[in-house]
Amino acid sequence: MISINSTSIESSRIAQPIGTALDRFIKNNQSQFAFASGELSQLLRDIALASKVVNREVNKAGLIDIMGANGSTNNTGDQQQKLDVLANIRFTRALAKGGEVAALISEESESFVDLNNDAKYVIAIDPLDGSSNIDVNVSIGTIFSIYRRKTLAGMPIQEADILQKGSEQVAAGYILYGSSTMLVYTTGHGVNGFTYEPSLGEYFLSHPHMEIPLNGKIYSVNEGSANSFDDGMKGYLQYCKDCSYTGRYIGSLVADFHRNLLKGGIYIYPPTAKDPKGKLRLMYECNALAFVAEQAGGKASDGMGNRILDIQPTGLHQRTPFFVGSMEMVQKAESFYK
Ligand code: FBP
Repeated sequence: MISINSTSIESSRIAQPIGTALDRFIKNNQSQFAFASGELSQLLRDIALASKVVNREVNKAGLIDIMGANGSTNNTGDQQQKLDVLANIRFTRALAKGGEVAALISEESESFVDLNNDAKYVIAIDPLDGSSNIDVNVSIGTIFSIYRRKTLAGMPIQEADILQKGSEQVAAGYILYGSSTMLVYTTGHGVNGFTYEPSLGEYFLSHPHMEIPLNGKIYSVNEGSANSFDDGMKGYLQYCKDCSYTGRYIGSLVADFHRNLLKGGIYIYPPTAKDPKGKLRLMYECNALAFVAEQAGGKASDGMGNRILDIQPTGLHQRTPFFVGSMEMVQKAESFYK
């Protein structure tokens, strides 16, 4: 009879601790939240649940009929992909069922969705970011921003509840559906990353206390639009080349942002002839990543010295130029606009 010595098993690879599950982490850190009464924790869990369903569909996209265009356009005139619409349904349904969200702002919905309940939170979400990469199996993502409503729970939703500055976010983050699926978020107390373990159906803490390097050598911008860049952007682009920086542009904001968060770098979507105000939407693309970047020690602005989180929104789908990443790289890029 083979005797198994528990200590050797304990220290062996097969018994390696799997890490802190997202649920446990949220519970352990709940006291950090302002008004900590479990609702925000549940809301984060609802987002995680919806992302697992979307992840399952993204992973088998080639096998089921969810590739390609949906034959509809969203309110900003973008061709909607089937997965855009499906992801929007999945997140809206999970958040409505979860009951912690009073109103939902989505890239795929013209106006905000009033969930007619006495919940305390408002969420802005890009259910599927990187639509142009869906059909070609390149990393895509989901971006979310969470605010506390301004008016009393149960009252009709007011503009003040919806058009809040990014600096009012109580939590924000993204899900990256890539070679592995990750959820990265902040509640204003640093940034933590969790990797999805499909066989257990759970996220585990894999990147605690994420910090972006102060400087880097990677720039992410669609140079295909360079002819219509303004002089500031042309100047900074030339500077990056003179410094022999590496150009990396996946075309999925979440994936480009995540790489730069880990390695140091800058992502820029500047004003172009096609998008004179930039392409990206303030409420459900830029605010969340600006909050994560700042919490990780980075910077986010419109290039002209305006902090993204201080921009007062005037419309649900307003666009802004977006400069985000390593502190010193964003400062350098801004210097070309002075
Ligand atoms: P979607 O949310 O509609 O996908 O738009 C945003 C986005 O796809 C970003 O993920 C990406 O960085 C950018 O637009 C790519 O735009 P372009 O193709 O003009 O460079």
